[in-house]
Amino acid sequence: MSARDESSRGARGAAWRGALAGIASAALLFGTAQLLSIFFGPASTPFAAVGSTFIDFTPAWLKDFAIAAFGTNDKTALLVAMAVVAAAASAALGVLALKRPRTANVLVLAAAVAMAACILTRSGAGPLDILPLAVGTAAALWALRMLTEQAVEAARPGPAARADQAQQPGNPSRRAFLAGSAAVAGAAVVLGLAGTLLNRTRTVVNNVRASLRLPAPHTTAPALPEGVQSPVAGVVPFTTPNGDFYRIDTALVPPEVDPGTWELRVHGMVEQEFTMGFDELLAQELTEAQVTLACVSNEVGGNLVGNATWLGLPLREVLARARPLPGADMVLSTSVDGFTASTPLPVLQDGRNALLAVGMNGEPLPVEHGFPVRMVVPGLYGYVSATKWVVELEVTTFAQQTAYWTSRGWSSHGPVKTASRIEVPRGGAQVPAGKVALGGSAWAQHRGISKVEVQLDGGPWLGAQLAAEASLDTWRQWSFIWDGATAGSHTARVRAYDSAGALQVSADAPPAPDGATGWHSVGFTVA
Ligand SMILES: Nc1nc2c(c(=O)[nH]1)N[C@H]1C(S)=C(S)[C@@H](COP(=O)(O)O)O[C@H]1N2
Ligand SMILES: [Mo]
Repeated sequence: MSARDESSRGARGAAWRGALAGIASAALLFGTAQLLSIFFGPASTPFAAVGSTFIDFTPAWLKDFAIAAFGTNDKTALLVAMAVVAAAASAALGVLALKRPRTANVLVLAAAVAMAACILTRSGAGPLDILPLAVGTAAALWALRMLTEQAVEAARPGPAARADQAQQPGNPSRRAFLAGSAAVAGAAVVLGLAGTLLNRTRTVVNNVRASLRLPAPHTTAPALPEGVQSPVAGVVPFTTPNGDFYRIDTALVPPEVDPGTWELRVHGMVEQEFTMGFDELLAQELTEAQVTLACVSNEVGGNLVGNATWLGLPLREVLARARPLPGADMVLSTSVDGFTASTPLPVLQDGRNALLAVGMNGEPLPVEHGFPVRMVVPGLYGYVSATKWVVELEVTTFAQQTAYWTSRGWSSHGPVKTASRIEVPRGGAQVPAGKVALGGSAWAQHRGISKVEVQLDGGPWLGAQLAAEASLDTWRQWSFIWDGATAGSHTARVRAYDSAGALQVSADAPPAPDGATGWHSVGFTVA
């Protein structure tokens, strides 16, 4: 082997070791910070803070794309993308550190400063929140130095005899490098996992929530009638369990709002501005109601929709106390994390169960669904009505103000469009020969569903069996038994009518700017 081959092979060997050293050290930074962050606020995990900052600066089209492509997994997709970018950057830093350790250290510090800026600019973050990052950075600098020294040692080309020895797999300096890297990476994983688990369970807000008892409703929701659930197995439960309820929001880490300090500020074009605390809210006469909530980003046949029993104070009562001034036509609600929604004022005053909700299916709101207080308005998509972690209501006009999504190209008014979907059979399913059971849900909140029809293989539209109606504000399930199914592949389509007899729009349209339209169809095979 020539001397040149030898040295380039040595350099190549060193490069992968440098990359490994870089990745392991960066992992140690994030793992250490993740664990320490349990002692600080939710903004103190550097990874989450960087992700949240990224979301704040993401252009609207990219957000729309993320929700369309990943749905409720959009946050996971972001975290995976960030992890890939972080791994690539730290690998490059590790390679650089082999030859220019000082430059690499300066770059690590620069990255730490950038991450600190992300942390400090989160809402509710204080200067102490950068401590986990600071300790993690110190650990990473130490690990990078140790591992790159080991990597250089392991790749050191020596006199011929030593070089031969160095190429052997059992070489002690190589083993030392691998052991060091494995130890650092292993420690990072253990710290990171422990921190993630503890962050989930040990937060103050989770404990407060667990011990909170909500008052009994003054007005209870009518008992669900017999037969609201479609008899077809596999149709979603009529009431969506909290753990299965879709989640859509711009918060990478859900804000932690202590009900003890929560306040709702009601102001703007009103005769009487006021603020209300959580105890005061609970002391009012609360209403319980079943309402189906839907996201405007839901595709035809999609699952960004759920139905729950909500408990809360009717917003018309909040507004009656404030007494809106003539000319006002909108309520701008603001979340503690800055998200805003613009809701038409008349909708909040017309007697429907528009709630300042504190309870969901018999529990305090889950933190991810807006604890301690959110809005729920029957008949409107979430982006114009369902503000979670709500802290402010401003009575204003559509002419004066826009909200989070309406200033990013989405329609200013967001009434829910009539929709229906086939849940059984699933697209691509193989069903046994004989009678084929079809079933699903349809919704037209605050108008109600009067009819659902099914079409098989492009044939005539046939009436489906409607399940019982719980209220105009909830979805309605349906079923259809197909008797004449032959073996082979088939297509089923569904469409619904609202209570006024208006047929669901047939033309296919994407979610932006005011909700998807089109009739859902699935293909399946009969054995
Ligand atoms: N604070 C806050 N509230 C929010 C949002 C948000 O991004 N931030 N998203 C809205 C949207 S677009 C929808 S569809 C609903 C979803 O509510 P859920 O996550 O409880 O299902 O919340 C609404 N409230
Ligand atoms: Mo949404």
